[in-house]
Amino acid sequence: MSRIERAEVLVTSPGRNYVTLRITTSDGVTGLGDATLNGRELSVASYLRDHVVPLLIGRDPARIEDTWQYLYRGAYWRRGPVTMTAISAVDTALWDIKGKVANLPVYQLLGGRARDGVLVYSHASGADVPSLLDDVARFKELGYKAIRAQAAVPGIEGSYGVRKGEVYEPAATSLPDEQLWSTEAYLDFAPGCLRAVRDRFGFDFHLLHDVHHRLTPIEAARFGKSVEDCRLFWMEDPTPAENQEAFRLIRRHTTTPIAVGEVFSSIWDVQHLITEQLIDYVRATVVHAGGITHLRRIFDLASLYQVRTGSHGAADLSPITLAAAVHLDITVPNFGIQEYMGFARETAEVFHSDVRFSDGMLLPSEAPGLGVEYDEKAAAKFEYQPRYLPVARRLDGSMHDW
Ligand code: GCO
Ligand code: MG
Repeated sequence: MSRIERAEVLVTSPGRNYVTLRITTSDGVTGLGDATLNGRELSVASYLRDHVVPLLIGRDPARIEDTWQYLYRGAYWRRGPVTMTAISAVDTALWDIKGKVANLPVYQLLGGRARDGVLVYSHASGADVPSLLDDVARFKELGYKAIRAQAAVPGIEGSYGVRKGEVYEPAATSLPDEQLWSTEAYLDFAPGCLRAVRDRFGFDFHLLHDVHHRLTPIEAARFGKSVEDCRLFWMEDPTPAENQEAFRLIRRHTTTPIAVGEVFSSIWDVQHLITEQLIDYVRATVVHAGGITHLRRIFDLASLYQVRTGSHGAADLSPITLAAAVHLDITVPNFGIQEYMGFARETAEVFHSDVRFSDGMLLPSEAPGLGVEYDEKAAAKFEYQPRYLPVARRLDGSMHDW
């Protein structure tokens, strides 16, 4: 019987930091899993190296569910982003191996296509409204059917979501950048900015917006209500989600659809949001919410309550996560949308993936497994760099949610 012979933790920084787990079986089959947790990369690398790899050696690679349960229950200390990212990496690598052994792309193992392609949204942004409008025009020309719009709030240095280089990268400094936040300035500015997008381009594409956990529930309710005429596909992370009950208040006041979940690590984080129908889209991902095995469980629960999926897909999730997400998305009956913002050129030198963009949709690889190759020689050129996400302070100097 095939056994897990080796598991290696690979850290590289092609444009940004990525942590990858590579599992090799006694038959010489390899599988890849993403283990990147932005700004806390080495904690997952250590969790894997020091506490998970020794447990994997000698196990049957085909027993994915059993390995998941072993790592989750066996840790005793349940959940949390570091543990769950490590479990995700193992799970994803084992699905990759299963596909290669079966000689089938992972989406075939998950039940095959439930749709022709995976609708994606990308990020338009601007330092002001006119440059945002130019950027939206560019994404429309590229064929995107769904576009997220963010613009710098006047007077707020380093507003969330505004791209400076080729790819949006918030974790750009070796210590956390201190950014400003003003709820009043944001609430005065953002609705008009979204309206300007609709006024110029109309309604023949989906428009999304990320609030990035910045508002209280009643502020979020006011915001959602004030943009109802823009018919957003969703407003994302309107308020922090530790208290799931908080979303009931937003819900009571607005029909703007709500998306949440990029920081979630398990089904328990989203349980009440789903079963109480407090959200419309769940944004949990393969890399941070327990791999394909656990994310599928979350999506199935969501399907009972007409909550659709909308997985996080920022560039700090590696091309392995994107490939795995597309395999899962194409099979899921309650799929909604997938985030896709592209990768830096150096990233593509290390991770060779044939996920394809066509007419506003992504198409999965047809290669056995996930269809991603890791180029070790290229990876060696890009040494790990300590990088932190920013923090946010209100105008009076007190800390806010970034
Ligand atoms: C998104 C996210 C990202 C996060 C980033 C943190 O919607 O894509 O909000 O921009 O801030 O992934 O690491
Ligand atoms: Mg977000």
